[in-house]
Formats: sequence, C-alpha cells, structure tokens
Amino acid sequence: MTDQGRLAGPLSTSVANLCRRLQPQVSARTAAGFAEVTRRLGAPLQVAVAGRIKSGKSTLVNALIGRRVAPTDVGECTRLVTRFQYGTVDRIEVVFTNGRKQVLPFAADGMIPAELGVDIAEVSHIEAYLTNAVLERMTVIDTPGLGSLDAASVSRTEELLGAAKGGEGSDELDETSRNAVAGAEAVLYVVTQGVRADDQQALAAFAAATASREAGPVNAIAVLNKADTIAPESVQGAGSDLWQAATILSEKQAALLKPRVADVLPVIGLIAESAEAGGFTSVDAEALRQLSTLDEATLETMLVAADIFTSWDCEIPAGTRLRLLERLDLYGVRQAVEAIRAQPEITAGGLRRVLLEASGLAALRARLNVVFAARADGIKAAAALASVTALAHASGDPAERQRVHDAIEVLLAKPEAHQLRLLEALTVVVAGAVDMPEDLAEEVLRVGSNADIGAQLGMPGGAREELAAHALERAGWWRSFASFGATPAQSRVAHVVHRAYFLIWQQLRENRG
Ligand SMILES: Nc1nc2c(ncn2[C@@H]2O[C@H](COP(=O)(O)OP(=O)(O)O)[C@@H](O)[C@H]2O)c(=O)[nH]1
Ligand SMILES: [Mg+2]
Repeated sequence: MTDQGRLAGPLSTSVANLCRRLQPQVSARTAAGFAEVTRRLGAPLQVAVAGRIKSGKSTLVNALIGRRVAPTDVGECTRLVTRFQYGTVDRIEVVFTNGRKQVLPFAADGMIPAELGVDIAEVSHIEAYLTNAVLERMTVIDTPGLGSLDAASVSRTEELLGAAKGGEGSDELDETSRNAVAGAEAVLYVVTQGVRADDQQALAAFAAATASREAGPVNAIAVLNKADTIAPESVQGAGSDLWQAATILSEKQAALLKPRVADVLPVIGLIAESAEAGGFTSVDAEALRQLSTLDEATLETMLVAADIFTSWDCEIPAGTRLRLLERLDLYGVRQAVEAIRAQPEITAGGLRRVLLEASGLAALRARLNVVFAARADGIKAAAALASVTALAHASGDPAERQRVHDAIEVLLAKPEAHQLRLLEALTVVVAGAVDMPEDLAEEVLRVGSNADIGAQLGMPGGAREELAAHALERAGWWRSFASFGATPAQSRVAHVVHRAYFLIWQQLRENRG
C-alpha cells in the first residue's frame, strides 16, 4: 500500500488493515467508503480553524502556513471553506457541489482571488495545494465561521464541522459516506474576548462528529485571538501588562470551554501573520524607525487611537502609517518602536523576530505539535473508526454491520488501541471530571500527551534500562493505587495509566535487540 509509510502510527495502521481486510466482505458502497477512510488515514492531520466570523481565522491561517494566501476581511472567498494542503506545485482549485473542479489562477499578490468569477452558489469549497513545508504535517482548513449573516456560509461551516443533520439510514449512502469522512479531525478554535453559547455549541457538535470514543479536548485547542485589543486596565490583576491580561482572560475562557478544549492560548494573529508571512518588510521597519524619533508626548498621543495615528500631522506619510496600522495595529507599532528605542541598531529582520515573539505564535505552534502531532495516531484512528462505524451502520445489511462490529472489537483489544483509552482518561482528567491530586493529574497528562517514551516518562533522553525500570515501577504504583486508596472514578483512570506504563515497559524490552 502506497501510503502505508505516511500513516500516523501503529493504531492508524491497524485501522487501515481492518478496512482493507473487510473491503471484499462488504457491499460495494461500504467498500468505497472504506477506501476513502484508508486514504484519509494516510493524509496529514486535518485541522479546521473555526470560530465566529471576523475572529481572525484567515489571518491566523496565513500565519500558520507562513504565507499570505487566504483572503481576509471581505470578498467571496471569506464565505467559503478552503482546504490548504501540501502539494509539489502551487495550485488552486474550485470544487463545485456536483464534483466538477476548475483550476483557478492566483491573484497578482499571490493570494486566492477575493472574487472567483464563478457562481458561488454552486461551489462546495476551494482546494489550495501549496509547497509550504508546514502542510506536510497538517492540512489546514479555513472556515467562513459562525455568526455570519449569510446562512449559506454558516451551513457550509456547520457541515464541515459535522453539525449538519446527515441523512442517517437514508438510501443516499454516497452522501452519508461523504459526510462521515468529510469532517475535520482536529479543530483550532478561534475566540476573541467573549465566549458565547454558539461557540460552545459548535465545539460540542465537532466533538460529537469526530470522536467515536469521546476524544473530547484531545482534538480541540482554542486561541484567544486579537489579544492586542484587550484593555489591560479592564482585567483584574493584570496591572498595565497586556500579555498578563491576555493570559488571565485565556484562563477564564479555558474554564468556560473546559470539557471541550484542552487549552486556550493568547495570540495576536495579525502580528503573527505580518511577521511570518512576509507582510512586514524593510520599508515598514524604516517607517517605524522614523516614528521612534518622534518625541514621547507626540507618539503617545498618536498611539491613543487608530484615527489619531493616521490623521496626526507629522512628516511620515499618512499612507505609510495606514500600512503600518494594517500590518501591526497600534500595539504592534508600539512594541516595534519600543524595541527600536531599546536597541537602535536592530535590523529589519531583528524587528520581525521581536514582533513574532510578541505575537504568541511560537507557543501556539509548540502546542499544536504536542497536542495534535503527538496524538495524531490516536486522533486519526478514532476519526476513522467513527467513519467505519457510521458506514457499517448506514448499510442496510445486518450481517455486514455485525462483521464490521466484530472486527472493531478485535482491534480494540490490541495493545496499540490502548491509546484510545488513554485519550479518554486524559479527557476526564483534563476536564476535571475526576478529582486527581495535582501531581497525579500531571503525570496522566505527561503519559498521554507525548509521543516520545522518554518524554512520556518525564526522563527525556534517558537510557533504555533506566526508562524500563521507571516504567515498571510506575506501572506497579498505579496498579496498587487502582486497587487501594482510589475512588471508583480514580480507579478507572488508574487502571488505564497502569496499562499504559506496562505497555511502555513491554515496548522497551522488546526493542532491546
Ligand atoms: N487588532 C487585530 N486585528 C486582527 C487580528 N487578527 C485579525 N485581525 C483583523 O480582523 C479582521 C478579520 O480578520 P479575518 O482573518 O478576515 O477574520 P475571519 O473572518 O475570522 O477569517 C481583519 O481586518 C484582520 O486584519 C489581531 O490579532 N489583532
Ligand atoms: Mg476568513
């Protein structure tokens, strides 16, 4: 099988094998669905960027990809779902609802054209193939967002997130299978200062659509975007520190979204995009340098509000100031000017790094790597199993359903399937659904959130013998905790953790040579 090498891990491999084995034993339609499931298992993790309209999703997508390619603000495209995936040649395709595809030229500025020149009512979504390396590890899906006035874009988003009511049990199996496999596997949820009821609903729908086994927060993280627009004085305990205020607000949002997302990270998508996607140039750096020579009082006045900043009478052309504002907004301008004043020799490149640092993007990337990449095997396999189950369920043939069901039972008993249980345990611990002493909760998190054994054991780079001894010791500890001293809820988690350690120990022994 050609994509075997790209499967996310042992569990994904087992699910792919299951699909392949069952294919000759099921109806042609179910088999076609299985083929699609297998194809998706071999593809990079599908991460949807979701959230309300104008929360800055497309801006953040550009920052993550490292290229300003998704139109922001206005235009038809902001009302469509766009999938950014890896390709060896840059190419954009419009996919119509009837399945037809049409290649689209990039706009002069290298972006997806804001107006497509086709009947948008007939468009399903846009596929963008880009050479950017980030996309080799994840496919990023930009969504139009909820809370828009335009019902069509809302339904396109809901469909993608799996919230649309599918025709379950209907004869339209092709439609069903498409729905079953079309959903994203992980979601990056963009919120701004207020979390609303429909934010929660969308997340709940996503979790229900993607997790056959309650994967929950494991496949969703959130960002508190536009952190630069927070007024620190309005946040208790923040003093005048914007980042402190953003962190406090993020923690509050995390508490609100808790059973749904693992984490809420503050970011400034706009600054991240400018710093990372080529928007910030040496021309901007020069303009900032000029600004930094203004006297303190003048600059302070200008930085009070956007309209004052652009309309104030000063020698830097208004157009240049507008451009700075568009790329950095007032907070970014202030950060850059402060950096120049602290370090007058700073280069345009140095300034770009300062801005990137100020944007919080690095922390988001790191988190995406841990939360999604390390768990991609479990997340992808869980999503695939959900699809397989849905496909079998939709088949009118009880014998076929039973055959698939039995095969899944066998698969779930395999050692590699244990990570699904570990993900569940992780979920209840992170969500606070089971009371755990803090050090134990952290240990569960560490074992469940890392792909590398050394990191799982909290001994990165440790020698094999040492790791094995530690794994065995912890396995024993969790087993006795499960039997004595634990509440029933704790005990269920403890059994899972015990087995995780046991499997790690076994793996270390097997690989001894
Ligand atoms: N101040 C500020 N503005 C932002 C930020 N991120 C995005 N924006 C602006 O918010 C507007 C909407 O952004 P867009 O990415 O199109 O939002 P979407 O509808 O969620 O895709 C644009 O004008 C962006 O420049 C941010 O972090 N800070
Ligand atoms: Mg958008």
